[in-house]
Amino acid sequence: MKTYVISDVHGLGAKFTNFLRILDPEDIVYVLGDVIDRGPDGIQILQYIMNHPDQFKMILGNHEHMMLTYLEAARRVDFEKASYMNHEEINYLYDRWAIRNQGIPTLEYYEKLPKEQQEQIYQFIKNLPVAYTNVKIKNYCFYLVHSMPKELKKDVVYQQDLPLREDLHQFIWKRPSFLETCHIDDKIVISGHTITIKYHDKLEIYFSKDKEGNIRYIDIDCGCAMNCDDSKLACLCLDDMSVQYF
Ligand SMILES: [Mn+2]
Repeated sequence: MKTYVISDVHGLGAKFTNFLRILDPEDIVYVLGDVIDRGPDGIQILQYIMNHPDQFKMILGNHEHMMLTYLEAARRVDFEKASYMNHEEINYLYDRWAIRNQGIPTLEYYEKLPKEQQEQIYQFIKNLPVAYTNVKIKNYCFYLVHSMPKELKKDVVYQQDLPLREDLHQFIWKRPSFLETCHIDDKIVISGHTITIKYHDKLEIYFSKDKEGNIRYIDIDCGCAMNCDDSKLACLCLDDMSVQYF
């Protein structure tokens, strides 16, 4: 049995399918958010993850959160029969998610689904955790999050545990200015969200070490949906820290 981490698949079904080929049935996969948007296949990938709960453990990304807030507002409008303020809010959320963050392929596919499947997806996203803070593999302890960690005494942090907007923002949107601010105890933090060319000039997993040479922070977003030849989906194996690209 092995434990893998992937992130920011962003609707690239072919890369995700190639990744699935390496899995044995008993392997575990942590998905660090941003499965949807940009590419065309986000909803199908999300549904695959939803339908394999024993194998896949997913964390909320800012893209799933943008979809969730849009859907929540849209549901309120249906319910309240649309006031002017509702439309303002919906237009803002549509623009932020669908237009500025390339959510249109996701929304179009979602809207064609039967209502029952729409509801399952909505509930799935609504209940996604934002961090696994205490994943122990061999002698290491990993803290898995979409963008940035925060010290919290819970093994799994859910959206409902974060009443403060700033806290949720830190977990799903914020980018670290200094990676030292991401060190949590003696854990190894792993995130996606920020494409690794921010840290080195290649689309490969970035391992940040402290002065003693211990790995403290790993960024695995290798620009899966970027429109260039070397963009890829990265997969990190937590048992031996080996890396594969798709
Ligand atoms: Mn992101």
